[in-house]
Amino acid sequence: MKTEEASLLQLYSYWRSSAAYRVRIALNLKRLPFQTIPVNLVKQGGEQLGEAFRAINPQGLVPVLRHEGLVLTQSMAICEYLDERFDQFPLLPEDPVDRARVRAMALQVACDIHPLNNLRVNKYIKDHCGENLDTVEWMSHWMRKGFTAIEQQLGERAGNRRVYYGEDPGLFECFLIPQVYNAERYGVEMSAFPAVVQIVAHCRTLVAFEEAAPENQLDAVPV
Ligand SMILES: N[C@@H](CCC(=O)N[C@@H](CS)C(=O)NCC(=O)O)C(=O)O
Repeated sequence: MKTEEASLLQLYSYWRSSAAYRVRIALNLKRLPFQTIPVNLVKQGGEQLGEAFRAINPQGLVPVLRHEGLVLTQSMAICEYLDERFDQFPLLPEDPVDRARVRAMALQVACDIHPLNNLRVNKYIKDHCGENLDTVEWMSHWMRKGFTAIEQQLGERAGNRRVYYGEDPGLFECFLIPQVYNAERYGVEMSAFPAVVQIVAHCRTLVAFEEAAPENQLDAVPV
């Protein structure tokens, strides 16, 4: 493999995948150029479930990062890998306590909100709970619950910061902004979460977030 090929960062992504969106933001914040390999999660039942993609990620989920012959899965693990492997523009603070706090905020999105909104979970409940379950209300319920707790924690910070920690967006914002994109997509009323809205408004003025946005991806479909 040529050197430039070996060091190339390749991201298996779907434009509307909020987990892939997190990694796109992290790559942009760290000013790391990357190549996008689109995986269509909806076409013909989903490319992620086909043999070819499952050979790359047996979980059948995006994102996947390829780098130097490695195949990495799970958005949190990928973001932390990028942060540890490339020094520039750190996503996490240096202090272990601060690092734990930022991770805890990001994990609230990754573990306690997003999995309950995911395509395969919603497909399962649609297939098994039939007409009785309103899947949009199901997703919205978990988003509202998660944002309520996040809002409270943001309110407990000292000062009126533009981001959760420090001056610049980091790991938490990589996770928060895609989740808010999902919330808006499903009509969750965000005005109940002013501190979240303030951080999102600031991040959306930044090129790293703009370029990572779903509508700006090469596989985006006009809606
Ligand atoms: N915990 C995983 C979640 C990945 C995930 O759920 N990806 C979704 C898109 S946001 C997916 O590929 N869904 C395909 C499916 O549900 O079939 C991560 O953070 O990377």
